[in-house]
Amino acid sequence: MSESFDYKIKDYESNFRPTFCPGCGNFSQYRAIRQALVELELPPEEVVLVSGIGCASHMPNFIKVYGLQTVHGRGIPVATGIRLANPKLTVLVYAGDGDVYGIGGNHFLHSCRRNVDIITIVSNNFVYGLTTGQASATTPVGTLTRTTPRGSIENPINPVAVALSAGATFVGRGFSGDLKHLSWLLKEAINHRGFAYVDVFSPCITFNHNQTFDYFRDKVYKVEDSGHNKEDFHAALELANQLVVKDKLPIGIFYQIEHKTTYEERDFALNQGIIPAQSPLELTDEQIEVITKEFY
Ligand SMILES: Cc1ncc(C[n+]2csc(CCOP(=O)(O)OP(=O)(O)O)c2C)c(N)n1
Ligand code: SF4
Ligand SMILES: [Mg+2]
Repeated sequence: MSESFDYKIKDYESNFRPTFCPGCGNFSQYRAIRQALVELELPPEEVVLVSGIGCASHMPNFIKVYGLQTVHGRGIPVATGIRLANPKLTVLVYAGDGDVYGIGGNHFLHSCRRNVDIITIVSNNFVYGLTTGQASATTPVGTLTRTTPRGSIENPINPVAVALSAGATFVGRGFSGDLKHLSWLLKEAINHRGFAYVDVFSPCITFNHNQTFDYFRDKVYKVEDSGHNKEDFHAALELANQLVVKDKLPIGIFYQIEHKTTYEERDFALNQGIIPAQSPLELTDEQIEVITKEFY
């Protein structure tokens, strides 16, 4: 640890204690995110945490970094804007499955192919928690919820497979019942150059009595222990499909490549130094002229 970095996990706690139900999976991410930031020596003033709406999306209230709770499903585009305005910041999105895969599904899809250097963490509890237990995009067929009283008849999305097919350059999955593995995974995601996406199995103990901690503990295994090559795209897709094929639940880094250029590197204004990263809002008339002249 460098001498100038003197932050402890406690320094990343805001004045507001988490309001999650006691035992909620989100507590694990609350700890894992702060742990990852400390271990990576990222001071609070260089980090932004962006969310949408939902139980998970309350997270920016509890972690002391720059934070923004946006509109349901809109964390990713807001985070993208923040990152492009100031590429010196580490920008994280944290939201639920309903938020990112449902109403925000379009943004999720396109952020994967754009490869902006942000990190998206999805607290996946297979249900809408905040609004008291309706079916979400990941709810399995047959599940009884408030909106599916005869059992869900919709096929759930397989978000890890979607992210892979859409071109995400870091695709991982964690489990809030394994904090050590989760904080390691988040560190790897934050360190990744390009769009990093992590789905987290995170039980809602109040409104989901199917995908519980015990349910996951019986099924999860770490891909790092099974000799998986994270640069092998087809092997990653096969792992993603285990959710539906063998009812095994792999966690870990499914896929990671760093040879694709990021959006920032391709962006004309940023990579020409026309927008200076340290003061993006202080453009001179000459700089504005260069940026806008191609639209004349
Ligand atoms: C545009 C819009 N539509 C619907 C809602 C109502 N709403 C708030 S949170 C939520 C779903 C929350 O589920 P999820 O994103 O999975 O988060 P969780 O609460 O499970 O962590 C919904 C539908 C809203 N706030 N805004
Ligand atoms: S309702 Fe579910 S997701 Fe929301 S805080 Fe409670 S346990 Fe967590
Ligand atoms: Mg949810």
